[in-house]
Amino acid sequence: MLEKIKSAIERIDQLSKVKSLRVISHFDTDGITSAAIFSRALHRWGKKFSLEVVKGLDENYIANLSEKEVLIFLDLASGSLDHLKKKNTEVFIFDHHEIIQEIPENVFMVNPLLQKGDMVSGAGVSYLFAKTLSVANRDLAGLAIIGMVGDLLEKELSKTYDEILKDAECVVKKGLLLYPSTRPLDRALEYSSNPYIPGVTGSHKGVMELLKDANIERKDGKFKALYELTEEEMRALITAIMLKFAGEDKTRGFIGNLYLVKLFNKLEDAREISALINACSRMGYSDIALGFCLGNKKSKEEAERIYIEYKQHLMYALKYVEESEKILGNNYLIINARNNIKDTIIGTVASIISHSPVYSEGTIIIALAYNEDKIKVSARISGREGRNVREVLNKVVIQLGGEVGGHPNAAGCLISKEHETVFIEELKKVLDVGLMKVQ
Ligand SMILES: [Mn+2]
Repeated sequence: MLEKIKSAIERIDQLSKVKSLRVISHFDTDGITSAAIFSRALHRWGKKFSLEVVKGLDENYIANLSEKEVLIFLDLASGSLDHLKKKNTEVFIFDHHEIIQEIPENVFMVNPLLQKGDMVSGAGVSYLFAKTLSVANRDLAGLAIIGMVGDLLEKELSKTYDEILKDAECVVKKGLLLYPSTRPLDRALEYSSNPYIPGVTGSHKGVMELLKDANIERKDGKFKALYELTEEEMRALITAIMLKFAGEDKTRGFIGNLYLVKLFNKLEDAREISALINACSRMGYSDIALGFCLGNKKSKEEAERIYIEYKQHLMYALKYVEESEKILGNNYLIINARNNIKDTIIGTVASIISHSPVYSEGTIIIALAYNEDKIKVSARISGREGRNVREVLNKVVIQLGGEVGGHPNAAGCLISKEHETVFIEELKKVLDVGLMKVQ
């Protein structure tokens, strides 16, 4: 892949002398960190460019892009080759998503799936580009780690990441996947939504009891941060938390590596920063998320404020779910939040619940929230195995009208508010029938 990157650099260098560069990146954490790395590298290289962050690409958007510019896509576009083929300009793609169409002549593709290189995220590809340009760009490695964590690629790290971790001077520590691991433990536990710990998340009293069970005490009036715990303390804490989930597969997704990176001269938990960037972008502030990654002081303040607000929304929503009446079937859970949870976070809420070991593997989680005259429906599956939730939604929506989007394990749709009762009744039927069949 490095050879391919080297020739990309040469071609971009030549083209930039006659055309301006337009960089387009994806709006999730990996895309935003890709954009930050790439744009900083271009800037240091002395290149002029414009930058845009988008939710996704469609035919119309691509058709409207100016052909006077060289188009550079980060963390997306591998699936839009047929549309890009029609553009009468040079296109560069630095991505890691699946390539499903033939690569057109005007497209220069850098993608670990194509070059059979190590698997790296979009930010990883951007970082390799930056570092190939100049070793002075090594200071951007921390952003590449945040992008990697954002795309959940940290479970099986490729060799390339050994190098990026070294460049980032990243501290890797095995432990409980609770973030931020850099803040005092009592605060981190109280605000932990992923994992969501029943009786502990959102409850100061619950946190104190848990820490007492784990035999972890204050030192100089303050609790240690998670990353500072000794092995023994870490084990005791994990045991105490696992006891909160009695009767379930207790280790599912709970233990792993903590990644601590230096950002703006402060040691930060990559998961926390990834969540912050994601929150800003989801709330509609991709520009602030990008400014944050680039170290802009004002963006940093605003990003932190947006993140706190987002966490409060989320915390309130999770508490609401815990305390409100739910429709609990044999292998499913339906939450009708109506106006109590914002439609923009109902999907995240469903995801968090599906990751919580409170519900057994294969449980279908379906959450509904009002969106003006419509209802947003999000479906998730707990654990890795289970029914295709997109099909489940489809069976109901086909009768009522609407379109289901997503994947077999995470899907969603919009339905009309007048169908609320019918939808839930029909949904229950489909879910109950599925149970009788051998899956
Ligand atoms: Mn990505």
